[in-house]
Amino acid sequence: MNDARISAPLVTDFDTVIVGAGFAGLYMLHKLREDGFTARVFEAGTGVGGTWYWNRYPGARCDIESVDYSYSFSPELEQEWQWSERYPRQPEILAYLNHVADRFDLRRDIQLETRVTAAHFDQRTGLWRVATDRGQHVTARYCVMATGCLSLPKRPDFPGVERFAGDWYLTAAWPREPVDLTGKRVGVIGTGSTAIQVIPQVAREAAHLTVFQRTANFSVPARNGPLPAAEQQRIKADYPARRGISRDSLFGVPVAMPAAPQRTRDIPPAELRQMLETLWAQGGAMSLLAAAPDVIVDPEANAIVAEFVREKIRATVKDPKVAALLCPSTHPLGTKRLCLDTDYYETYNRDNVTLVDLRATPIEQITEHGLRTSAAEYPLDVLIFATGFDAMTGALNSIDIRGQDGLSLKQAWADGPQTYLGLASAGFPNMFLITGPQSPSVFSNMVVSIEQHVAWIAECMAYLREQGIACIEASPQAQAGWVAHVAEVANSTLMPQTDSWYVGANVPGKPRVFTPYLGGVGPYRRHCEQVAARGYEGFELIRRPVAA
Ligand code: N01
Repeated sequence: MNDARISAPLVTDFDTVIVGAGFAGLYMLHKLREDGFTARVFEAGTGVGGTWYWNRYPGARCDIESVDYSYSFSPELEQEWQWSERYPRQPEILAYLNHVADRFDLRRDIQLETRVTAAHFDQRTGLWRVATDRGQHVTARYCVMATGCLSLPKRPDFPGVERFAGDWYLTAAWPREPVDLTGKRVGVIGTGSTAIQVIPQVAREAAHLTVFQRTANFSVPARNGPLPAAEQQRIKADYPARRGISRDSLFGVPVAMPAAPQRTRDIPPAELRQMLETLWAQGGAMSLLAAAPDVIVDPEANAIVAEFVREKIRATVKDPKVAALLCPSTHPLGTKRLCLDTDYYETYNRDNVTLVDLRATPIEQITEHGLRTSAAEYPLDVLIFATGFDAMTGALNSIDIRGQDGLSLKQAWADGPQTYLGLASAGFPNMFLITGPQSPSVFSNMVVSIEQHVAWIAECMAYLREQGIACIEASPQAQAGWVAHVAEVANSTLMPQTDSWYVGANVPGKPRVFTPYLGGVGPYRRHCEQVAARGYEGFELIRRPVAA
């Protein structure tokens, strides 16, 4: 970084601009204000909530337990908020985030209905100039991208979609007004985590539901239900310990990392069967993965657990042909997001549900009155696209971000994301990413990872202020080392082989790079702490000139 070109600090509009008002943006704002920084949050939605603002499709629910998918930064908040169910529904999470915005008086620094269109680093002043779709231009010393990992939905690009005479919906941009599906013939395209939540709900309402499946997915029952007050009280009485286990764990959930993990294939078959049956009866995708973490590394372990799940599918779905179609066969378990469901497989026992295999009979086009595959035309009144996201990099790349020498982030990441710790990118000084690519992010409980990043970024900014440092930037060498490490860890698993959004395979033309860091939430946290303790090792720090 050329420090000669950074002049004395100008007056900025804000110390920090934060993009996005979801879990990450809200806590970042609160933390920075607490630490004496000014900040402005820009949020495209008409309300706060991020992913939980947009994804209000029927059945939307978190697949992490409510008591764990919540902030830990305020013991008072933690104790006062009452969750009603084991896995929280979207409206409850959105209500929680609105409560947080009010409780910590965050709204006065949040500008809604405003999309950040550009963020340019001005080398002369060392400031970010941020532009919005409302024609505003503001300056800030820091720019924090709290843009979310799954916030840019793929637009439906099926031939003929514009001719469809019925209503169509994107799950990730579901209307705020209720959608009445009663008596309708509904089609759902997709069978990922979202569709697996939508399908049972829609089947109960619609006259007929046709599910268009390209890839069968593994799903584990949620065993959701009310969270009894006494149970919640018991958890809350011991909250610090539970949170501590999550922070030190593999996935950010309260399952301790075993000191010497037992290989699944070494567990005597009867004992393993018992363990899997217990986990199945308890429900929870993360607990299954945490109990047998070698499933994503060892093909033999994977085959055992995958076959166990297939057995459960066959035992649930009455029609053997439908069951066979629903049994995943294209990828090892867990290498696409392991889904969590309520009555997903049971739904296919209903008379008003049809499963269409798009591998055997691909979609040819959407017609005026339905959808045509290579084998048949399906008349439909409503089409629901649960077709996923341009994940991890989509939201960032949709902003015109330019760093040193006008370098665009899109250009810098043309062959895949380049970050140091998933927190910063070389060439983009004073820009921080919350749960960015190459951090545990989507392979963890997002709230735990968000809190870790927010705390690290805030501590870093306080350090820079204290030390009179104008700019911090990831060094290209440290970044290259981190990118290589992330790839090395990923390549030691079965994950990169599968076509999934983790590798960008769902977006044509996207470079195939495995993006989340698989080293585990606990080890990753310790590594970030060490980097900070060593004076931000791997970052270049540029002192502020003493006088202009
Ligand atoms: O998206 P997906 P999602 N023709 O990409 C199919 C998180 N999440 O929204 O697999 C036909 O997983 C596609 O088929 P295929 C969670 O991290 C969390 O469901 O590409 N089909 C697939 O079946 C999750 O992983 C919660 O062959 C097409 C589906 O659409 C992430 O969000 C809840 C197609 C897309 O599945 C994304 O999940 C929900 C085409 N042209 C989601 N294009 C929680 O509970 C795509 N598909 C927190």
